[in-house]
Amino acid sequence: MTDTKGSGSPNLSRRSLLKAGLATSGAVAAAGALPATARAGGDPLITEIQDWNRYLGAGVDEAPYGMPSEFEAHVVRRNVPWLTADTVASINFTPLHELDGIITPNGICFERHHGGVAEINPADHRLMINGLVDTPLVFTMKDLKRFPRENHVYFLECAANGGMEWRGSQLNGCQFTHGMIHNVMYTGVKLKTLLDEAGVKTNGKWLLPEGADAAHMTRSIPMEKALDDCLVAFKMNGEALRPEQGYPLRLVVPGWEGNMWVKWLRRLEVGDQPWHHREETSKYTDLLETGKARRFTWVMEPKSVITSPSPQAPVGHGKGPMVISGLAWSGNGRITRVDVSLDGGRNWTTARIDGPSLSKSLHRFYLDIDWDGSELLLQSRAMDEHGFYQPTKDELRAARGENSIYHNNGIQTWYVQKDGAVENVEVS
Ligand SMILES: Nc1nc2c(c(=O)[nH]1)N[C@H]1C(S)=C(S)[C@@H](COP(=O)(O)O)O[C@H]1N2
Ligand SMILES: [Mo]
Repeated sequence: MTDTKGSGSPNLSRRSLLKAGLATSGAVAAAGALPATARAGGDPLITEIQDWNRYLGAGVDEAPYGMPSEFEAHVVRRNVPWLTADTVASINFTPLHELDGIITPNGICFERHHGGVAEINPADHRLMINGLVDTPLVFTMKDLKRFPRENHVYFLECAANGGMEWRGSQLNGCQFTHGMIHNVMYTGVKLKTLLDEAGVKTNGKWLLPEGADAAHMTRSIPMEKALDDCLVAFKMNGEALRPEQGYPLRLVVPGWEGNMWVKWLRRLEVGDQPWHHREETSKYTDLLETGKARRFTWVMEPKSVITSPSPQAPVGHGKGPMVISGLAWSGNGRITRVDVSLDGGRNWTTARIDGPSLSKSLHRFYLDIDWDGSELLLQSRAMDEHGFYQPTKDELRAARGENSIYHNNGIQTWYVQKDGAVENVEVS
């Protein structure tokens, strides 16, 4: 595949796979009997009464705020220690390989902070709007909760997601290659509602949101976007924002890179031009081969990854029915199609998108195959409602060189071995 815009129809015949040098059954629909381990009697877990079946369990007051089962203790955020010097200005990653559906549970949303987690009593929190407005305003959290609110599910992806993979495959697991993303339902007030309240002057073309953390994080956002679909959010997945996600208030900038989603939001300044941010000379720009940098690359382009099987989620069974599952997303809008290849991109078949298909939200896809136990080179490729396709890594490098860190939306390859182990590789 060399085109990134709409290719031919998917073709996954056994013959073409054989021709491609990878002998797989090519069965796309799981056929035959589904696995049932204890079909016949004799399994003591069925024939004997177990402890948990015999004794009373814990009562209702032992965990006023519930936690997952102790058997799920491995489902946690992880960081890559060598990536940053300390954990205060650092990043950790969502365990995508353990999740299903489209919503990220609040306790395992990846975190990125430049100055640690600010601890703020909501009673002491204020949001100020100043600059080129008719009436500068200050809101308390109570004030904000009296404006009409909305609920939206959006992904937040750090522009650096996949940044370590620009030059070649490096990190063994989609948690590390793709885990700087989360997808939650936000409850909040439209930014436009608040800006209208203050009255933006006609020369007010840019917005500077500022965080209350020690990093005083600021970003320049064009007024057009601010008035379009941005939210000032106080809830995620129904409950208050987690401290690490900006409690009590964060900016939501749908489809755009994570660094603009200012957490612990305390001020919105309206100006007539973009501010010069210290970071912008070195960070959040895309350095090209020529030495020039791309600035203002805000939209997160279409992207996808197979979350299972993947290096941290090897195939745990023999031949037969296998569920291939993954995530796809685009900052341009909805995902309309995801194709999956079992042979490193030679042949593609269209996967099934399941669950809500929402604009600028993660989409869950599945491909149910009948695995014949041979090696696979798994890839997925997302297309959004505007017809934009995810490029191969080679296409990305051809366009942008190898000096970039940000905005790597290249196609990921997982090498599934006969014993079910999975590795991060590249094919070209
Ligand atoms: N105030 C403040 N806002 C911030 C940051 C920060 O360090 N301070 N980090 C930004 C970056 S780079 C990203 S990717 C997202 C991460 O959001 P999360 O921690 O909810 O995943 O928050 C953004 N907002
Ligand atoms: Mo980021």
